[in-house]
Amino acid sequence: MTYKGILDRYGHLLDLPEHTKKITLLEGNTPLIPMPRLTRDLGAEAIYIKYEGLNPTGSFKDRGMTAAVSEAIGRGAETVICASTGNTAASAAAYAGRAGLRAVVLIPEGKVAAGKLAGAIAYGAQVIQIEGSFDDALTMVVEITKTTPLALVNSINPYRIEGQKSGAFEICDTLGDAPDWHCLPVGNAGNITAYWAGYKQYAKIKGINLPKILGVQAAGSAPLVVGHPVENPETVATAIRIGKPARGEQALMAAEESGGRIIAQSDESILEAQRILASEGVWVEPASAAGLAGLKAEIEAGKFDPKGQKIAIVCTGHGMKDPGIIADSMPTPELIPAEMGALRELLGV
Ligand code: AN7
Repeated sequence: MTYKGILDRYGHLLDLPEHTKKITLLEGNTPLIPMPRLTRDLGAEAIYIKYEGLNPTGSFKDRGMTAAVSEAIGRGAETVICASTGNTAASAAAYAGRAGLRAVVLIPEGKVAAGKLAGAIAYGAQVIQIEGSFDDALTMVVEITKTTPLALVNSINPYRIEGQKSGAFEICDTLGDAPDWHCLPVGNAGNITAYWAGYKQYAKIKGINLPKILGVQAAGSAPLVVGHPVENPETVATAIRIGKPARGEQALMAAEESGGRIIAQSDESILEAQRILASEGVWVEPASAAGLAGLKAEIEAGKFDPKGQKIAIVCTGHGMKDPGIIADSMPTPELIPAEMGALRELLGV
């Protein structure tokens, strides 16, 4: 059967209004990649990467955006607006373009990775930089959508969460059950909320088990770990540079209800996890490596016994979103004359 996107495949399980008019770029259906070397090195039963970088705009945001834009156009909206650390902006721009709607995106000045900004511009959004953080931008778009017909497509929008539940459905459909643990990065906390809702829904209708959730924030932007909003969040993982998560309470509840937890990881730990994943063939953007960074740290600290555990790690965005980080943190390629002698000498052959 031809794949037609997540509203076609899982729409009957999503709480979307009657007026929803399907806009899709065939998002979802991403691979759950087994990681044999990582599994062996960490001593687990099986570790899988849910590789969300393979969505149409290169991140998991497309799952929620197909739902949010489909609802917005169905009710007659003409413009969608969002605040974004980058991936939501690119996704909103693409789906709005697809639907023939105008997209406006507010981003924190200078803090959005090149691949995301380029995407948002390429898809035709009106991109506005603000002299402030993501949190400031979110406050502004929430405010403006209260009094204007602009449609808000941040994950405060409940249809974003409905669409993103499909990630949990896919993992369960692939494994035939939920994993024992589910690890993922946490920024504005929409995705952790959506996964937990999706798992709970599947547990009810399919009788599967529930996973424990390990949410991971960046140490410089970890409001859910320190227990209060962070005024000036900082991290190399710019996607999750968020100091006041809109769904923070729900994230904490998801972790607690599941028997899991939310922890923080340093930028060094996140970049190391990015290198480990890439070395086994899965290149993700820094924020996307936070799930593995957290899992690895918990195992090494003796707080997590991986023995016999099936673990799914969501890698939320593609490595190509943030090429700058590789240029900054890895050696530049060697330069030699275009001569065979120089090549032989360098390779030692
Ligand atoms: C790669 O694009 O908030 O906890 O504005 O891009 O659901 O916010 C991005 C978030 C993880 C965190 N990984 O997800 C935005 C934005 C990547 C991301 C997250 C984001 P949430």
